[in-house]
Amino acid sequence: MVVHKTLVNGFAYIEIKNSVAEAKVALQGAHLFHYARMGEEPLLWLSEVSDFEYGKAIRGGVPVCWPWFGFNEDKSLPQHGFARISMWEFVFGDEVDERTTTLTFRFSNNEETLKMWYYKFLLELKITISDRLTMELKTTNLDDKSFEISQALHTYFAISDISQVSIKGLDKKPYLDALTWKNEVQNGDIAFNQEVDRVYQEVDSEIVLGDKNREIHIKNDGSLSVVVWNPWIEKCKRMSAMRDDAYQNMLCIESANAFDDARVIKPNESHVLKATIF
Ligand code: TA6
Repeated sequence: MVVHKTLVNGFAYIEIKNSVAEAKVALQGAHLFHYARMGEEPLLWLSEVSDFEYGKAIRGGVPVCWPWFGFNEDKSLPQHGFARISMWEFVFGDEVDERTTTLTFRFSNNEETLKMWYYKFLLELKITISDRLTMELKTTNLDDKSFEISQALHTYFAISDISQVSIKGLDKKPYLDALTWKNEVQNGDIAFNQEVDRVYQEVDSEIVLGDKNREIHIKNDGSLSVVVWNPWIEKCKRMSAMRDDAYQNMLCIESANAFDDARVIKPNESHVLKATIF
């Protein structure tokens, strides 16, 4: 079942239910903000105090950061790009079988985007809702010049307790520490007892988020970078649309093309960033 819904303020989203999973996706940003397998706790974290308002990114779920990840040199431009705060077109929903629903969203250049980023493009996001969650973000260059993008499927995972979780699969990987801007190398699994904001590079294997009663597997294609972020106590207090203690129950593991992994796309060529979560 694929149903169009709107909040009282007019904020539009799509709700999906099939025999194995359910999900909600906002038209702003093609932003998936709920995904759960039937009878299980949600996989994605969503802030209880998130804005659902045009022009502001939802805090939680999977923001699509595009066409740049992080800050732009021009500080008047939005952090993490404009895709997550722009309206996308819902192209179609396909109920492939009783267990599998695919949703396709599209976003292309317009007068507003050309003021911020002077290229013509087509961006498509295909989300597959089943017992696995799959997101395929395809960028096509419709311009006559090459362009460079950095991007992320900035996934917020719901966790039981930040001090109890671990991330496996990044041992020995180089990373840029975005708190110190130093290059480091990971030693062992990641555990959390302070703020972490890192861009791992050369990541070509599966990542496993280990929580008390479950493991979440993340497999990326078309991506060699993974961002790991938890704001911890002080930064969490300064973050918009987050409760002071929200850091305890969320952890971002982002499927990315960031920093050294930014991609140049030639005219008429495409690049697909794909994340499979199971
Ligand atoms: O991906 C990590 C990060 O870039 C952090 O530095 C962080 O503050 C964040 O994403 C959230 O950014 P936002 O623009 O959504 O507040």
